[in-house]
Amino acid sequence: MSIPSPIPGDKFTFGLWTVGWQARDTFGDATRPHLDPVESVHRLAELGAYGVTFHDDDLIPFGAAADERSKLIARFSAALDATGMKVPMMTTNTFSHPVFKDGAFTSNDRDIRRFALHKVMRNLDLAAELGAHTYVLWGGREGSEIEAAKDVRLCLDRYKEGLDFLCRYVTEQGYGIRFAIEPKPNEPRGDIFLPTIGHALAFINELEYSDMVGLNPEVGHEQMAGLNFVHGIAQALWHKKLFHIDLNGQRGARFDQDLVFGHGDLINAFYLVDLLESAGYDGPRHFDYKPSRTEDIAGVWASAAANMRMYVVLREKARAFRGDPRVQEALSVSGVGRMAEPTVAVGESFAELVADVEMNFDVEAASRRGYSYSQLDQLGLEHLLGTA
Ligand SMILES: [Mn+2]
Repeated sequence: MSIPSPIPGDKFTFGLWTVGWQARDTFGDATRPHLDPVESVHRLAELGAYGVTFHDDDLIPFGAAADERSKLIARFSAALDATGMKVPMMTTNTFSHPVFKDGAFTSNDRDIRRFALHKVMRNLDLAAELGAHTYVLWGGREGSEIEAAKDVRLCLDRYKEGLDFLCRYVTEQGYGIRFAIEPKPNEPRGDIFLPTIGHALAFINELEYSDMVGLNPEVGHEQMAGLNFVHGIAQALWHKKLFHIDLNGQRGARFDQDLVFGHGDLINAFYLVDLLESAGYDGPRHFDYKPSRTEDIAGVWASAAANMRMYVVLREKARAFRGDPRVQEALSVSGVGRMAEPTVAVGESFAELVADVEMNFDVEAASRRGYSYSQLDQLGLEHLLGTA
């Protein structure tokens, strides 16, 4: 199987904080030097990426003076112009600075909540200037370690108030920007509000501008909660709320590993790419991973390339899987496509359904049928392994 090289048309994007991560962790100091965002733009463009994304603080140090801010933005914009790289998504860092240790939109301190809104508004102006269409909200510090520390119902009131306020701001400014909430169950807080795709979907329904707010689900975050990411994405698509996606790798319910895409649960990654491609998802394929702490700078670029190659490999494998007549036959035997048929016929009455079931349904025969899912699974795995 020949694997094409990544091209901008594949819409692969990377956070500046991913390749730029200096590998400082809870137990150890940085193992890599600071990486200039301008260099990241050039290197990622050379590797075939479509664009980059960033938190305000990834480009502009917290508290930078206005003239320094302008200089950094101009330099960065020049790199975008030189390479043709896009910025389809931006986000705010409301978690690193000590002021946010108890949260941003849900800090118990009202002045801090107001400061958080101000920080987001300021960066929304830049997002509009750079042509971003999606604005991600990852509330990593919105949560607690102690139940009594937070009135969760009031916190959700303030969370909603913050989003309603920002949606109104974007609307009044005429920015073509939509928000995407990124759920995560824990880390850095012991428990984070809106911990899963499902919690976030329910919350979005309560917002004033709910059509402007969707999701940015991350592979590892759902898997940290022991959930099936493919099912979560399918539901987000069903609700028309998949505004953006964070691809990476995770091995089970443990700390947030941010591995290269596919380097965790490979089977789930295969079916994820199969789903995104077959559903016609046309947004960026955004990688939110961390190059391993043991990599040097050459390893950083190798791991960035690995993310894109994994996606392309899985896309080619998924196409071959769908195009295989044996797979089509197995899907038919398993009855997968028959789910498209409504359970109740058009215009069928309650009495007609009752009469039909009582007269025609053989419960014993129906109980004996097999679904042949093992054969289907084996075909998928053989395609993945290249032995089909
Ligand atoms: Mn993560």
